Amino acid sequence: MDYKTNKNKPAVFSGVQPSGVLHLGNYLGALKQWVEMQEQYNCIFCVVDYHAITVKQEPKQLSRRILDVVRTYLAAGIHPAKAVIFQQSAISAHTELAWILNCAAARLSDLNKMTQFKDKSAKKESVSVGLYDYPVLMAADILLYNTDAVPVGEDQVQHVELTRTLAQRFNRQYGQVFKIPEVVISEQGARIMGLDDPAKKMSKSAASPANYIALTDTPEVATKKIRRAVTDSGSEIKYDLKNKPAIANLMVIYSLLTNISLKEIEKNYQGQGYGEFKKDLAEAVKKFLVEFQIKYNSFTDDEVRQILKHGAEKVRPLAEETLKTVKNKLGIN
Ligand code: ATP
Ligand code: LTN
Repeated sequence: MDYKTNKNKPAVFSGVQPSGVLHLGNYLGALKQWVEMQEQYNCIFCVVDYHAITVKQEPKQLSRRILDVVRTYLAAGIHPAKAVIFQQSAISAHTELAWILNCAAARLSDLNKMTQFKDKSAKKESVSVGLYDYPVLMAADILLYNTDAVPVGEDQVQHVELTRTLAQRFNRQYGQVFKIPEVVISEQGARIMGLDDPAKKMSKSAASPANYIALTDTPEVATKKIRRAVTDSGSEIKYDLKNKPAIANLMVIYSLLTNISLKEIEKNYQGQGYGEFKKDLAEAVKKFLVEFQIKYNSFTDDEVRQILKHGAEKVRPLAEETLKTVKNKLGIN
């Protein structure tokens, strides 16, 4: 069933790792959609700290970043009265279900196909088993809450497809338990590319900060990054993904921040060069960052902890119910 035609308010689940500074790609690819969805759906947004520890984290920094991801959600416009926000590690059913799925549904042949693991493990001397198993924990996150829809950036589509496969395989073997979730990706912002290289996605784990605009960058720093962002040959402002990937990427960012369509942007900048367009883009980014950061800095750690506590209390019974059903099916009760 299409999640939009589900008669009951459909359930939406997504998450972000507290593993680094969040950037415009995270906002435009994921958070912006979440904010729109919270009005119509039962939304649950998680801070996936157990995913973050699949690579080494400095403990003090991790504690800080968990709170900062929540502040990012709030500043983006997620409202705790409309959507539930919680921390993954607070609900032990996530890791329990992940273990069960490891045994009862996931196969090495599934995980061997995951491109993110290949990318993230390439050229690393030491790679944790957790990094390999990461998509199974993500499947557990989603399946615990009878999720209809999972709004994510394009890089996560393969993981949601795996979630569907695991759910179907479990249901076939043990009887109907899991709902089969659908992936939702933003029409335009699903893959924001790096400012320093339009062939690679904007990523917080990029080698250089020139790759991304962090949501916590000062407007001055962001303006500098935009000024230095790579452009294509020629000088025309034209949306041509194949021949002008760098300008196309900047146009998408501008369009999503201002609600001006790509066609209109092309029209508005006819006869003007990259410099003029970059100046306006920097203005739009500045406006966004200033508003975002005022909100981001307005929440205290205590407020954030309260939100996480209430969130966990709300989702715990749902997660425990699903886990109980699963255990019963397996004969573990
Ligand atoms: P990164 O590669 O930056 O370390 P990630 O994808 O590994 O990020 P998260 O930070 O947890 O991990 O991603 C949060 C959300 O942001 C996900 O839905 C992801 O698909 C989305 N996202 C990440 N980068 C981009 C991008 N460049 N464009 C659009 N969406 C993105
Ligand atoms: N793997 C995701 C984060 C994530 C997630 C989830 C997203 C963990 N569990 C469940 C959606 C639903 C990423 O963005 N890197």
